Amino acid sequence: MAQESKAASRQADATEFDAVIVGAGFAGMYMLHRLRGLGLTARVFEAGDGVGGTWYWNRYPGARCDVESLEYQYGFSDEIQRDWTWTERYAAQPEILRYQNYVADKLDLRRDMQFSTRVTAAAYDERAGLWTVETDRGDRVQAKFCIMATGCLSAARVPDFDGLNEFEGAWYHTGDWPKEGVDFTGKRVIVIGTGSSGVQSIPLIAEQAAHLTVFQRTANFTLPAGNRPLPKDEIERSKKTLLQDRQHARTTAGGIICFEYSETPAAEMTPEERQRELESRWNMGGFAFLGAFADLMATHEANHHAAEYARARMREVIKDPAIVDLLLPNDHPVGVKRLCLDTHYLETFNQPHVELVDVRKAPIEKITKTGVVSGGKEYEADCIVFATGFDAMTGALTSIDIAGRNGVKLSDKWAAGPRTYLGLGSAGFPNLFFITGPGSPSVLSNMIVSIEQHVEWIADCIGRLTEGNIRSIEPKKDAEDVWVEHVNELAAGTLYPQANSWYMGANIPGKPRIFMPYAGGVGVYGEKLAEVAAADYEGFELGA
Ligand code: NA7
Repeated sequence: MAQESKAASRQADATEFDAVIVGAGFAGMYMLHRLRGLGLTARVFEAGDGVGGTWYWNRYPGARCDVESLEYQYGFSDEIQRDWTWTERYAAQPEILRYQNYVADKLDLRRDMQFSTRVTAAAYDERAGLWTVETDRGDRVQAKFCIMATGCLSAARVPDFDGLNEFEGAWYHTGDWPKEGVDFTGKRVIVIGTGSSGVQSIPLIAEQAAHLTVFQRTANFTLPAGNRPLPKDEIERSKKTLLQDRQHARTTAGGIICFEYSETPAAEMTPEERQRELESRWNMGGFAFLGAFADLMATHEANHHAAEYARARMREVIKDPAIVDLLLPNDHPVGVKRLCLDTHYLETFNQPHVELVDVRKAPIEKITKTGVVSGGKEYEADCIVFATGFDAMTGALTSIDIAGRNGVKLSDKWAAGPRTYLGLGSAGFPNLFFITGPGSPSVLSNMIVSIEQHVEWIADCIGRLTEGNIRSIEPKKDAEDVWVEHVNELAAGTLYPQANSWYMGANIPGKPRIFMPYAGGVGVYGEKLAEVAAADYEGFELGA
């Protein structure tokens, strides 16, 4: 046996590591790379049979990132970005997954990853100072550090509809889409849900289906994405400046630089100025629209101007007066539910074979052998697509049986809502780290910028602990309480809590209604992270 493969097989059989990383998406991949850089051993467990995380599972038609591709990429390596060329302004899922595989090849990541393996439990042994991690394949490994790179939108959720197992057709969830794809040609299809996944997939499903019925519970604001092929000069320019741009992005609120937020409140603009600002941002496409006024996400007055403008633009596209009122959102401020970037979504409802059912007026009662019953009427279908979202931000963590000090379960501790310090860890769970956990900017930002911010902070922390021979790190309860309060106060200063959104946990029956991400922006948050580290991990307890 060659030396190399002996080493590989030793590593494959190993049961003790410096760190276990759960998840091989963008976060887990980079975390592994950084830990290797410290000379530490790590094992990544991943439920999918390849890298990718979100982009591995969400293979539904039209799946596309809503952050521009030139910004939605790693920014830690000049070589990685130089040798990769994006093709569109917003990358589609297959291209992002190819990119992740390219990075995995380049950094030779897979040799420390175990695929098709779901972590089921992690328990802290206080005496040994080690985490024992168990999987659905019967693995039982130990590590000093346990790092959750489980993603914010990874616990796909099919609502508990009566009768689903009786349905004789095929059904799918957008977040767990078959690898081989689905051909809807000539089929009668039902899509339930009109968030981003519904808005992206509905136009493409409609192209194939003989008949499409969309069940909508909440009309969403949809804005034109303005997707387009990327011209060569734009790509070349970005290759030259990416690393520098990324440093800048880290100081901004959203971790992106493709647009800036206005510094002027709506009330300080004339009606003409407001109109101009909204129009130019609408035409730009994407989230730029939400930056039209400094107070757009903070006051009803400012938000109302933007919402009215958005409704007027949406109305222009919808031909059937009978469905205009259904498709125009009027029960929440614009932006407080995740905006959906639209490529021919609204136009889809102008087609005669596409039908819209308002679930608020006609709630879904049950699923039968042949379709869905709502408002006393049965809608027959060959296939049902659940675009019903995720148990966001906490679902992937609480579905693992995580037991910290004294056997306390994370899911019990978080029963009334997630409690973290900085979104990085939770009191009572030493050496357990969350990448983009609740209480950090995460989903309100360019995820890759936030992932890099966390991975680098965690790697630096682990490096310092290892060097200093420090046994453990864990948030202090009072620091955590203050942070949770601060996260709540920031949210209360915005309009975010005013909608039933997955940011609030509102899409999951029984989940506490708490605004989970940190709304203070990536830049301010990054300063806080740096201060904490510089002050020898203020707010954390270090175990000797
Ligand atoms: P979302 O945004 O959570 O959307 C889920 C949709 O499904 C939304 O329209 C929900 O209505 C609807 N839904 C959920 N449960 C039900 C039930 N029981 N009955 C009817 N309709 C239901 O998930 P997505 O996958 O689209 O997007 C998630 C994020 O991924 C997205 O924001 C981007 O960041 C990427 P509701 O609005 O709750 O009334």
